[in-house]
Amino acid sequence: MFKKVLIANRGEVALRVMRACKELGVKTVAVYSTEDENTYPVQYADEKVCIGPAQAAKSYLVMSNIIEAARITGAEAIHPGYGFLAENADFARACVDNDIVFIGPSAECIERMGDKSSARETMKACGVPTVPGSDGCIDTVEEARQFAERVGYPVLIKATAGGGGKGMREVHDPAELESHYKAARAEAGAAFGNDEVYLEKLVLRPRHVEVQVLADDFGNNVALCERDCSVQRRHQKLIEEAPSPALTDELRRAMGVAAIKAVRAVDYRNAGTIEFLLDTTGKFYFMEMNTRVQVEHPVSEQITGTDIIKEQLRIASGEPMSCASRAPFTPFGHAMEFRINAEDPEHGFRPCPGTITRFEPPAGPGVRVEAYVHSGSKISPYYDSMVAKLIVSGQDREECLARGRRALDEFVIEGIQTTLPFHRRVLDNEVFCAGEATTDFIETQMGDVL
Ligand code: MV4
Repeated sequence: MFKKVLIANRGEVALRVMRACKELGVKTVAVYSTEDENTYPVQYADEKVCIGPAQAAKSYLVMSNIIEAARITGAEAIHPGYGFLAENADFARACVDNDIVFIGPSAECIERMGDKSSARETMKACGVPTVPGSDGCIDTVEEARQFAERVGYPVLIKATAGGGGKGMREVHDPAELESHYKAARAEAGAAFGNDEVYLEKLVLRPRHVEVQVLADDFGNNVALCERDCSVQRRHQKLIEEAPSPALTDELRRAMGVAAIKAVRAVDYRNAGTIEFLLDTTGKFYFMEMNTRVQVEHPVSEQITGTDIIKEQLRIASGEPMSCASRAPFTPFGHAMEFRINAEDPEHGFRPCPGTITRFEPPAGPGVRVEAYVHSGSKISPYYDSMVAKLIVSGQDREECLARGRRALDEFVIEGIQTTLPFHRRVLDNEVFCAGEATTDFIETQMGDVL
């Protein structure tokens, strides 16, 4: 195991990784911007190095400063968390070039999965189901039209450099194909510096179901069941749960087998997620692979009894994962995660930075809170607005829902607006409670509260 690890992140995930390090007897190095100097993860670390001013582009995204911080503190490995440099292949390569272990997959895997069209081709070639789509990217409107006419409308135009919905356009009417095609390319070019797009048949009212995987250097490849992340707003997840209420045991097994096939096809190592779309008839299709640990990893930990961050550290240090003998996993009970953001749900979820005057998290059976804030914390306008995650678990979905209601009622955050009241209302919604939410849930079911 490593002796010292640098955490190239901030907020709750930095603290989450440091806690795992502490349990493994690994020393921690925090890197931080001047804005974050007084935050909990920076105080929690054994050592700290300031890497720049508030703007992420001048601190958390400056690879050379982070590599230098690892060098001067003697950290052998860097955990990138999620966001920032977590899926940056150049950063993974820079670590390796400086004899630092990147706690994540290889730069090659990050690159192969980062290009969505080629990821799709790779998956198709190894027998993972994909949505009917174009062979590679589509360079002209005429080609796009031919494809749409062959598979039938509606179709979805996607940016190959995309993910998270940017550069994506639905086309329901042939008359709109040309304008949407041009708009998607322009948006992708502006956002990613790569305007290539590909087409897929549009899956209507899908669910977002993703499989958590772990892979080590000893040939162990395991699926830690799935998460259902259908409750999203503008591609920002708000609630995740495991297992998915939409899966049968048979479907779960098939999705796990497909996910492991995907992992083997690219010789993937460390933690990753295979995202699938699940259609209303129970068919699933590969969407994207996330080559990092995700915000919602705790729900998988709760229902599988694993510590995904510790497994990442073991795998990266060349040890076998500790949970391989327990595969194939069957979900134990149920877990849900509610993202508590410093946002005002009544005004379009606009960010509300400020000072938290009172922070009283819930506790008791089946309650886990991942937060980096306390009474008196200042929420910076420079970063993501997530201030805490509430994870509740129970022996079944009903108990989980009841615990969610109880814990949200106990949770007090004063001084700023948060998504707490929004979550409480979701737990009174019949469609959500019935386990029937699809990706249009917020627009179609929660419209009246927004
Ligand atoms: C789709 C789709 C329907 N059909 N692909 C959203 C972001 C990117 N990861 C891919 N996404 C989608 N791809 C086909 N062929 C619908 C979405 C989608 C979506 C997926 C998961 C969760 C929320 C979503 C919201 C809008 C669209």
